[in-house]
Amino acid sequence: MTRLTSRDIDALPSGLADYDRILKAATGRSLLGIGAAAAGWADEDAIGRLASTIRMAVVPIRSGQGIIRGFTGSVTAILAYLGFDAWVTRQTDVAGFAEAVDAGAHVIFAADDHRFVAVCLRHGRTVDNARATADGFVAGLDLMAGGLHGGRVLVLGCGRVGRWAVPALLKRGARVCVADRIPARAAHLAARHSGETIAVAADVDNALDTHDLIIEATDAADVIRARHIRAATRISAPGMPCGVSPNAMEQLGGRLLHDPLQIGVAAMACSAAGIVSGTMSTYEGEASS
Ligand code: PYL
Repeated sequence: MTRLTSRDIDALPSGLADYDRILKAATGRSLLGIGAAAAGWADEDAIGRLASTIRMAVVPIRSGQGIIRGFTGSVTAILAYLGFDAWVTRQTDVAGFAEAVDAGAHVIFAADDHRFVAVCLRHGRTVDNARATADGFVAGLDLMAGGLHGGRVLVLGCGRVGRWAVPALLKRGARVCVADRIPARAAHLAARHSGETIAVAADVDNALDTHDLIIEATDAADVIRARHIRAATRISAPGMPCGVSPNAMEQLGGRLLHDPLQIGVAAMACSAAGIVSGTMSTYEGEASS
């Protein structure tokens, strides 16, 4: 997992409205709509009505490599933009958790160097950022492509997000091919879904030449270049840094989804809201583990 830098997220809070317009143009849905689709909500409006009643505390964590300046502020800005009652705790770490519980939080968001989770306090369940990010970018690709059923989708990068993208794609009826710069990782991921037919790309370049729908989930830049882009190409790219080269981005125009936190946090929030509100009538998703 690539560790974000302040540079990745400095402009995030002030750019949320503009980014929402980009998402609507690319997918027909808002950031909340994509988060709702990722989390299995049948109806975005239902979650919109609930959001202001759900209290979400974001706790800065100093362990390991420590605080990323702007990280908890960006997470909180995304949650507040979606309509949730969100705030950053004054204290960090355990004291921050205690402060959040004492303030009546329903959900706590916190990240160390290994995990970024949303803890649903009264339900004893967590929502994991890697899985929610995969669900969010797969939902976005589904919307860009006008449906994935029967579609051939390439998952590039078999790390945590790529691994979660496979079940999310299969659930939508996609035909999945996996590729990784370490071939054994792709083969291992395919073997984990032995009941399904998952193709393993022998050659990344060839896989890019033969797939129009791509989940780019690598930690490398410039993996996808202009020569790989065709009129039918659509790319949903959770990988950090973005694996699509500037020239390829120019060719793609609005047929690319990429961000450092927004879609993943929106999917986490909508999944946590489904658990907290328990309104299964509008929330058919599964709680992420
Ligand atoms: C959750 C992000 C998405 C991509 N990489 C992940 C990352 O950078 N993880 C580290 C997050 C550390 C946050 C720090 C703080 O400010 O609370 N502990």
